[in-house]
Amino acid sequence: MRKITHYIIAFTIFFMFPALAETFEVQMLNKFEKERNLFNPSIIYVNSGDTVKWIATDKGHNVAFTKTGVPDGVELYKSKLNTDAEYIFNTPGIYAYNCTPHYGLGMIAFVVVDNDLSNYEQVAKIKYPGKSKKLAKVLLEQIKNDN
Ligand SMILES: [Cu+2]
Repeated sequence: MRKITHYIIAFTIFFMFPALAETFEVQMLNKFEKERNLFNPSIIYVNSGDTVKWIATDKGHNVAFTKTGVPDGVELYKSKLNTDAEYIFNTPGIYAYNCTPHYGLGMIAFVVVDNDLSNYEQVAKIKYPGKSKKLAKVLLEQIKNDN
């Protein structure tokens, strides 16, 4: 009887704390090596339930999910300028996001949840402005090659 009780307690604890959920950090930066206005890293792979925390290492940046750049049914998240932000990714797929003031200057990045590339074509079809266009191509190619 005691063994069964222990089993039930262990089982309950396991499901009370989704200890496998991880937090990933992305820096929002004015400059890194030769790049200006960037998210570092620019691609991260997470599992559903994981959190991404964006650190406002430099000021003047934010996080804005790109229209049509997220899985179906996901609302567009947008953070305030100059502040750390965090978001829990619960829906599998690719998430394209940008920094509102620097979108045309190439400040874009991607989160891939559960290695699900089912919305890849939709994300590739976005009209990325200015310098984001070239970077989007490079990053999306990398996502394809990584999976
Ligand atoms: Cu920015």
